[in-house]
Amino acid sequence: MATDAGDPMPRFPDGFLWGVSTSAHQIEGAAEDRERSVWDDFTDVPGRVKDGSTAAVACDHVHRYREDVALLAGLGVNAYRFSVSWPRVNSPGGLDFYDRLVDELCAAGVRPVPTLFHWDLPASLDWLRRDTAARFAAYVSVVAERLGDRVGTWITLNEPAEHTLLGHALGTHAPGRKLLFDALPAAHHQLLAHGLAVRALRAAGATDIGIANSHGPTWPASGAAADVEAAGFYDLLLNRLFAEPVLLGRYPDGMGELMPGDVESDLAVIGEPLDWYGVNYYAPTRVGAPGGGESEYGGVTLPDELPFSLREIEGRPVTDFGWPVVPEGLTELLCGFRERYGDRLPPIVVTENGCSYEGVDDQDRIAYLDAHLRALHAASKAGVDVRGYFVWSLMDNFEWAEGYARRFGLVHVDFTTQRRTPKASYHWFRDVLRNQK
Ligand code: GBH
Repeated sequence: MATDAGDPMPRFPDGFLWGVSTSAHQIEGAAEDRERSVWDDFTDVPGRVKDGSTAAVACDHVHRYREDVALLAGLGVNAYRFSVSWPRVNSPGGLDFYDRLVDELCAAGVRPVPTLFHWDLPASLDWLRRDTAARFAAYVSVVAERLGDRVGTWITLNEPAEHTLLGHALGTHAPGRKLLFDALPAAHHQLLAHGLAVRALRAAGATDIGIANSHGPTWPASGAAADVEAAGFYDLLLNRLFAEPVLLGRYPDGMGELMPGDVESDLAVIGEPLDWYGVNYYAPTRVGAPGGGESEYGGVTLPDELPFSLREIEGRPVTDFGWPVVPEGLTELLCGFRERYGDRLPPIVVTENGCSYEGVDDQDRIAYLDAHLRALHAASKAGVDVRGYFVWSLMDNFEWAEGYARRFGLVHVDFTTQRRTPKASYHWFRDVLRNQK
């Protein structure tokens, strides 16, 4: 039987990774000390970011990382997922910052879990070009050489699905392209970059490698064949297109033909076995046949020519972002993966889960996280090998096209004074972690 809020939190397996996540562009600031990224170009265009803000300063983390690591230590996490900024590494002395950060984390007893790409591509590069994948692998080797003596656990990419969809198909994120299905090469080149990075990391001695893919159950709007078919297509595009090349070394039927280059030989690279599989989970999606009213994704109205439309999930509370709160979607997703991929599914780490709410007394966030942890535990009890859970995010930060308007942090940030204030959820999560010991 599932446990309810108020019951003690069930115990997770020994050695479980308990962490929080951030990404470089969203927190670091110190933009003057690095090359420009596609996000700098994007935010310079008026109207692209809702509140007109940029990430030039963000949480000023580059200058305040000691204070931020102290917050991690106070929270009691045993792992911290951050990302390495490729544009910073490209600049003289750029790796020094990560060197200091990793030392600080190790001294605090927190395992560093770097993601090597979280959407901030150097502005001179382009995922539509195949050679970006090889350049990524070269950059990864440089980072692994420098940090590999202290970093054991690595993440190649964050959410290539979202980066393709929002950045290249719909244009609401950098680099702002609206190519619809012509964005697919950007997906293939990121997946190739992932596979080449796995090889580069292994060559540098790494033994604990994963990816952070975004996933969610797709629910048909009704039992009608047209809705079921549309939902199946959406599932193919957002879930299977990114899971299957990585887990099975092949594209779902019909998709490989849409990809550029020698796809078969690329798939041998993309399918390099992983030590674990990272899942970012926020909410399921309700999908129907095209023409079911206005459909929105990430705040944009979807073009009519798509073979599906997105509908509301009714009867659920929503976060400040308008995303429905559906904890059991996480159990359904992970159990579904286990069923679909069987022994080809490596151990699972939830690399992001969280919600945007205002305020420091954030009882809604506590309820969200509490319910999702119980849903994760239910998946584990049902036989999914779950090894870790990371809250998105340690602190409020630059929420991409939303600017600073959406707050996902366990720690509140005042963006005028840079003052950090732990929220009620920070204290709640700290107590959850204490009770797991
Ligand atoms: C992640 O992306 C990113 O990795 C991270 O950088 C970001 O800050 C964080 O999430 C919060 O946004 O409209 O109900 O169908 C998450 C990508 C895309 C997840 C849109 C949820 C739609 C929910 N998301 N999605 S809904």
